[in-house]
Amino acid sequence: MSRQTRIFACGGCGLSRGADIEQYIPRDGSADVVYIDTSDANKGKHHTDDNSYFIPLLRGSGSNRKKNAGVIAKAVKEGDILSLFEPADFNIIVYSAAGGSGSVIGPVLVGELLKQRKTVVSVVVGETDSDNHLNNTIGTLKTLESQAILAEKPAIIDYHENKPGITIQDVDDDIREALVALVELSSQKNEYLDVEDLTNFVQYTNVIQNQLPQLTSMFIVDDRKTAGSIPEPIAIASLYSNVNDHQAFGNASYRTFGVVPEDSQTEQLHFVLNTIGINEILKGLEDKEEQSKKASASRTERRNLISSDDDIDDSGIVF
Ligand SMILES: Nc1nc2c(ncn2[C@@H]2O[C@H](COP(=O)(O)OP(=O)(O)OP(=O)(O)O)[C@@H](O)[C@H]2O)c(=O)[nH]1
Ligand SMILES: [Mg+2]
Repeated sequence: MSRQTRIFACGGCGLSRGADIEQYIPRDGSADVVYIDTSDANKGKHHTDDNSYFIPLLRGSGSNRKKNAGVIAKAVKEGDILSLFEPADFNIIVYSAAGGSGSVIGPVLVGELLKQRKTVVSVVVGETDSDNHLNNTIGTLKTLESQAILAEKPAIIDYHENKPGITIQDVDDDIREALVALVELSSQKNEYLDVEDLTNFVQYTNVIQNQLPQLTSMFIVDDRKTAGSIPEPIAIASLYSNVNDHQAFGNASYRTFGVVPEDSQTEQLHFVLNTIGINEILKGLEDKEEQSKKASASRTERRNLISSDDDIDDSGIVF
């Protein structure tokens, strides 16, 4: 029997976020975390020879998505990563969209799992503090859309952003909560919710007609009111502590729910999928891009210190 849940933690951000949730996942082997990067620079005590894979001969991508893209794609598609770390019934991939490694390893893994018709959800962290991070984040989201189109399956992301007004600690807390919630959703210990229900939720184009396989956003919230305010839901999965709490909300085309085991702390959890959430994310990123272009265009160009009147020798020394 395959494992219920596997978290593939990719790149430096993935390595730290994956290690962070090790203590919150069940100890019975039903869920685990595996680590993939292009460098062992972020290796810590949770990263062992058994659970980690560092793509040979690489030394990080230096935030340049192009640098190792070809080698990474080959390693994921043709190498032994997916035989060393076989996909589970439910796969979660966590990575930053803003660096140069996880932002390629993650989407290529997503594409490969979608192609193999596996159930997969990404937890992604964007960043807009510099042109490079911003361009990488936009490129990573476009790559995910491209994977969805290639595999003809929706690519689901739970998107977080490091941005002004929220501390990294708060972003990390949100990511931890999301990962823990997804592990609970996929535990196969929730009454009324079986593997097929979850597969159809994540691969919603299996059961919903006329819905294009696109990049899709997932919202994870713990109350029905907030869940009900998410616009244009396509598919909704809910968890309750009591079956009588289940009440339909929103006009989703697919809905499934489960009841958590007695020892769970969860009262309610809702996982809502829509595609217009992606427009919001993109709009935020494009606004930021526009601001950055304006700032760069209005920067004063300094006159060169050296002129033709200066006495300069062959070594570039000016007298
Ligand atoms: N919230 C959060 N953001 C992180 C964390 N680690 C890195 N980041 C952000 O992720 C981006 C860099 O991505 P990394 O994951 O470090 O890059 P990488 O995938 O290792 O790629 P390279 O280092 O370029 O090879 C930056 O925007 C960081 O601010 C983390 O633990 N939490
Ligand atoms: Mg790195």
